[in-house]
Amino acid sequence: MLRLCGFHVSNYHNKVRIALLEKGVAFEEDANCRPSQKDEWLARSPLGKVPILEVDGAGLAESQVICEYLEDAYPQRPLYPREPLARARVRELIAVMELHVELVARRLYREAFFGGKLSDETRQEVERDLAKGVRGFKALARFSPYVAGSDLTLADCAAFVHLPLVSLATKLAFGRDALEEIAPLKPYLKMLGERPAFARVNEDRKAAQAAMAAAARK
Ligand SMILES: N[C@@H](CCC(=O)N[C@@H](CS)C(=O)NCC(=O)O)C(=O)O
Repeated sequence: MLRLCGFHVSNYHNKVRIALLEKGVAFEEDANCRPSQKDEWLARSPLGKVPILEVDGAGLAESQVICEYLEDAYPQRPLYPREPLARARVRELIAVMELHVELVARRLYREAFFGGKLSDETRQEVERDLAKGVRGFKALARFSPYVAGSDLTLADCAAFVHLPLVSLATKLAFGRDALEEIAPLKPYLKMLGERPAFARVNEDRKAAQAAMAAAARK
């Protein structure tokens, strides 16, 4: 049995959840798990992050590793093309989005969402590195109509959860959406949001965010 553990505001949790729903794989979910450096959570998640996927009770970490496992173990409704180079292209897009766009923008989240303050040096570094990542993503993204081409892939699951967060964080931290120059992005994200799996995950994210904001006001 599979159990996805994390919470509905986490973009990485939501990437895996969309993949599971799109593939039609049965799973249970514990959406009350938060990142933590406490021994109890570290015993389940080696870096204390979310999500993890429990497979017959044993935890597997890292959303990309989890999704690759799901492809291997549940080949139905594949989220990768068959041809090796086309598969590599999907992975290339995911790596650029996650390592060179989301992970770079993540350094802004404390200031953008949690009232922290970044040094000028960090802001400059993020702006510079993000420009490189966005340029790379723009060069690779196809939007025809899916990000890697004619079929829905795991790169779409990643794009849907990461890119709106990057837009929001850069708008809040820099006063400018770092992805605004990618004209097809908004209609593409809207198209994905009309798919039932994506819509469900998005609705649950909004509800969880509203609940977190209400709890913070108390
Ligand atoms: N590379 C990891 C990233 C997961 C990640 O950063 N999750 C965030 C929540 S969205 C987290 O656990 N943050 C807490 C931390 O980094 O300690 C993955 O793909 O699963």
